[in-house]
Amino acid sequence: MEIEELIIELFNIGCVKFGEFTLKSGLKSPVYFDLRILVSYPKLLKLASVIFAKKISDESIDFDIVCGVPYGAISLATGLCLEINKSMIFKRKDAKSHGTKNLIEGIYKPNDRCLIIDDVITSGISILETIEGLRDHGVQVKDALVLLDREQGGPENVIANNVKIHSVLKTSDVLNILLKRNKINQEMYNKTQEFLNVNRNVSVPTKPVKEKEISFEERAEITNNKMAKKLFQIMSLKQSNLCFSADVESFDLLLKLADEIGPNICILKTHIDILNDFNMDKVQELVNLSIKHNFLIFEDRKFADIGNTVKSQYSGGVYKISQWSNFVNAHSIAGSGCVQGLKEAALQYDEPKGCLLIAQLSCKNNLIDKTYTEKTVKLAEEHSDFIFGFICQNKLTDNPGFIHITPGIQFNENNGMSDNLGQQYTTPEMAILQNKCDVIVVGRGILKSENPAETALKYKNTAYEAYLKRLNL
Ligand code: S5P
Repeated sequence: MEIEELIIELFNIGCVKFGEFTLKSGLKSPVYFDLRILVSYPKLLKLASVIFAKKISDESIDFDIVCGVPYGAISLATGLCLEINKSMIFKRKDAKSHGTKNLIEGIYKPNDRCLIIDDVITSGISILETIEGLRDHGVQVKDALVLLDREQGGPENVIANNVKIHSVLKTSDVLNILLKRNKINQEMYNKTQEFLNVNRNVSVPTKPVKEKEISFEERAEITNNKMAKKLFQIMSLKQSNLCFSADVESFDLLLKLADEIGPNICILKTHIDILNDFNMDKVQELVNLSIKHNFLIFEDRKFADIGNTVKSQYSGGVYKISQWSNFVNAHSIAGSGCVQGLKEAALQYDEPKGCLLIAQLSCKNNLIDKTYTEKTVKLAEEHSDFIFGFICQNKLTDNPGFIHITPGIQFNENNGMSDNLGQQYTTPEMAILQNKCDVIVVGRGILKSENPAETALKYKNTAYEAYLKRLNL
């Protein structure tokens, strides 16, 4: 009944017009919907908001914020937000040339799930432009809610970009009610229906908007995690997404390699417990090199115990890992207590510390399955102030703040090969382009080469070029 009332009222105030109109797509149409007039009819706006709110609840649409598509849907989105007590943003048609130069107005967080509101969908082009703008800023879009679907292919064009259109009205609903209530005659009804039948598929006149890749630089801007921010900044500044796995037994050799390879890496990964000659003075030399060459130290400790134990393992013992490493990693098997324990130990430092969760392993026949990986991502999301990424084999989440770091990398000659203890290798290009990871971890591919520094540079260039290719640059 509310829907029927809405249609009649829209007709009465002149939102539904019959005649000959040229649409944005160039198509000539016998019917035109001008819902911008709604802004002058508060009672009707209220009715539309109530109907929108009901639709959201009936179809269980889940979101954090609302975005209105200017101009027609700004009043509708505002009305809805007042009704459901959610906050709203909108995307300007052009960025301002003065002041803040914001393209998106309003408050949002990266990775917020946004519901787009529009008045009318025809081809879907306006919604697609909005999706592109929001995704560029790290906002997630999965649903859009429109008052009227003209039934001309819009939802199909938009779903191709992974966004579902929910509509309150369709043109045929409007025609049926207007005919039933004698607002239009049979001839008008037939003419419009015929137009609809032959124009069900208005193509989108621009390139489709895939979920756009965001650069390391942009990701540094939008993440709230200080460790991730620092790493993205280094990666962008040094144009390196190479982590060198310095798996050697002599500390002097490690320091020599760190000095030679340091300029080309964003991370140096240690297994501190395989060194034969560990001592804290040498650790300080490594820290000095990390400052000199601007890389981060990642101790690959793979914590996996109860919170209280990992807290001591991280900060105490011989190695005092928390003192000198920028970040560590942990298995997710022990759950949130383990993460919490590490986080508590990290809190005593002023500078940022962080942790990666091991969501997948590179070795053959490991016991991690899909559910374990998914649960690991969830655990990371719950602790995203400390967990800033994953050790994994492929991209696991669209959250641009999380960094995906992939070990098991060597150049082509070993691609698909394994060492005799189960390690499996893929190439830098596969890891970055196909599996969409951010950082490659290379150990023996560099260590066993004739000239480690030269080889590291090759890995660096290959991995960064693959990343630029992913960005379409
Ligand atoms: O799944 C994994 C996780 C890690 S952290 N597979 C791995 O190989 N690693 C580590 O990456 C491993 O402990 C080693 O230090 C490095 C890979 O070394 P490489 O010589 O095989 O490149």
